[in-house]
Amino acid sequence: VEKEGLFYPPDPASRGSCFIGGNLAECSGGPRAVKYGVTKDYVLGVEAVCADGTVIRHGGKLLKNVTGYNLTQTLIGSEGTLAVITKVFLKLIPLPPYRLTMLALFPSLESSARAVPAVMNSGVIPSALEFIEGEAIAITSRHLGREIPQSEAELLIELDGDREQRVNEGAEIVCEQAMSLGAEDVLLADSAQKQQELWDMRRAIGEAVKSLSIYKEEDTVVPRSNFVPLVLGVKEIAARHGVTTVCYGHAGDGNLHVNILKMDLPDEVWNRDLDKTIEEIFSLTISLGGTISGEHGIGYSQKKFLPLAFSPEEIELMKRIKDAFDPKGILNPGKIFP
Ligand code: LAC
Ligand code: ZN
Repeated sequence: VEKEGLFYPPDPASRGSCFIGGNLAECSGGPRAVKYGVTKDYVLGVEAVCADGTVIRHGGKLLKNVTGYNLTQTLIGSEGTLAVITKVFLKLIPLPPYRLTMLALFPSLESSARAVPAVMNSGVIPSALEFIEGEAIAITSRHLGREIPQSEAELLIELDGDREQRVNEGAEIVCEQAMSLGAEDVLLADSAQKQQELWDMRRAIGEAVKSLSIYKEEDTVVPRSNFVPLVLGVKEIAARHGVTTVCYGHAGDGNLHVNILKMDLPDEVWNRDLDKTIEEIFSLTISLGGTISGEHGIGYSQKKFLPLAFSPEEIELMKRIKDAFDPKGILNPGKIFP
């Protein structure tokens, strides 16, 4: 990180400090979570300042700790509503030296989605397994002014590890799985530059899709064995409501980002039907054993949907936790709870 010039602050006396508060508050996920887990899986302890100024410490350089309630994990992902995290103890792991990135092209949404559980059950754990529907690829290709291989749906698959041979063997297994499930082709990024290009494309999708239209982004997540019915169900709901959706996401985690685009729908239709469409998508997600946000959080924009995910008793219990930390409601007021 230091080498790439991302180190902050530059003052050597403060070495060891960097911006990570947002990741902690949101329990950020991202593409590597499929193998490495999300932010919370690396947080061993915190120091935090409560709303009344009290400084609390919990956990530390401890790999085991069941003393009392887990205040550390209560704060991680709490969207800044409980306390301000001022110090964190992180578990670090070595960066694997070998990495291989592939782009598998599929003739349909369904065949690509079916390949997701198949790859995950093949005995190889990819370090990324990203789903991108063809429309998202086409939009991103135009947005970047770069040619990207097109198909109806694609999986960006990455493997990493300590031994090159093992990584290559894993890639063969994944390739065979993808081809046996109908992939038209699996393209291998065989240089660091080509790998970078694939990831640059992946990172640009959100911005590219959102530059097209007024939009609302949803962050659905289901057990990955239910990724197929999630993808197909979202498309069915969107078609029934006559809205455009462009989907992509962390398929290996069962985490699908659904961008609902207004395009040229009249304002009154958009305003009338949007919430109903979202509610149907979320109800589907929940019926598949999932929930309404995998990594983006609730904030203001999703709070009206919270009752779809929790019973009134569960919401009440969460509010009592909020009150215990922040009785005056001064930390990120108005977030999460409807
Ligand atoms: C992504 C952000 C939207 O996956 O979570 O690109
Ligand atoms: Zn994401």
